Amino acid sequence: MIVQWYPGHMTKAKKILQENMKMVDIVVELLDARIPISSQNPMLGELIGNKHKIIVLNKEDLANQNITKKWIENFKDNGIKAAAVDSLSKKGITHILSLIEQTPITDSVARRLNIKRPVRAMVVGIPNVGKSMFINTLVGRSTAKTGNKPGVTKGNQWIKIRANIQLLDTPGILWPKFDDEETGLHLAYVNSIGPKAFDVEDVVYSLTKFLAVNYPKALMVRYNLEELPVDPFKIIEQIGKVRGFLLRGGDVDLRQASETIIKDFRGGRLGRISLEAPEELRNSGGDEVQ
Ligand SMILES: Nc1nc2c(ncn2[C@@H]2O[C@H](COP(=O)(O)OP(=O)(O)O)[C@@H](O)[C@H]2O)c(=O)[nH]1
Ligand SMILES: [Mg+2]
Repeated sequence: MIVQWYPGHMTKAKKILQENMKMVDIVVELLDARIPISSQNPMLGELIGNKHKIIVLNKEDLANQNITKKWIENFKDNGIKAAAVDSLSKKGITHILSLIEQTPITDSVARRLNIKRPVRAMVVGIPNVGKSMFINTLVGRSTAKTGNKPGVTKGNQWIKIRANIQLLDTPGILWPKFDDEETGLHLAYVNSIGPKAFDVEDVVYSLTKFLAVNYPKALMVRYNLEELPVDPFKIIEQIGKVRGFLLRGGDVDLRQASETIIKDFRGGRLGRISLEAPEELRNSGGDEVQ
């Protein structure tokens, strides 16, 4: 495996998540729009019980728009409410609020007695998917505990978002889950597993290979390449050369070139790139789907 990662404190995180989840009617599962499959944690299904769920594809500004649209349709076809959002520009936030607003409350006592209370919601997701940013955007100010340590919410934990929506101020942290190479790589590309878990040159080799097949124009435009070598290794070398990343002996500094490529990808400087598409789009090149 290129990416090696072992979840620490998994049991504790799970317990805390379970505790916090008891208090809400709806769970907002935040996924990365570029990797809607790999950014899921299947354990959520077990934990969620009778709570409602909505899937939010965050960082939609970094993903291929048509592919994101297909994903939303795909989730809806499977009976799952889903929407896309860009937490930085707030695009899509109002729609998500109205979806949350429509949620019936799950508390059986309140339902039986016909007690009207606001819908209670919480946000969950793997590291770096944008939980803190999303919560801040929903709330309209900086509030979410930005740390990545799971915590039980205590004290004044509810934030009023609308007259009839309350949000738990701490997001639920899910750990990234992967047992196959591709999922591990995708999580590494989007920075959801720490740099210690992989070697950047190995990971960028795979990323470049994917980009050369699916988004060749993006690579050529960004790095002023007139043509793309077939071998991903040669592409990386070429990019290093163009950028003047040379080692003392004159060889290309492949590490620096690799770091540049992954940073550019993460920062959206290669354009809108989706790494995972629903079945029906799997074989079409991303440049064409734009
Ligand atoms: N481009 C883009 N970046 C985002 C978006 N949401 C969050 N981010 C960035 O993603 C990184 C991780 O966000 P954060 O909220 O700390 O993630 P958390 O670990 O899930 O709480 C930060 O650098 C954010 O600025 C988004 O919708 N679009
Ligand atoms: Mg956070």
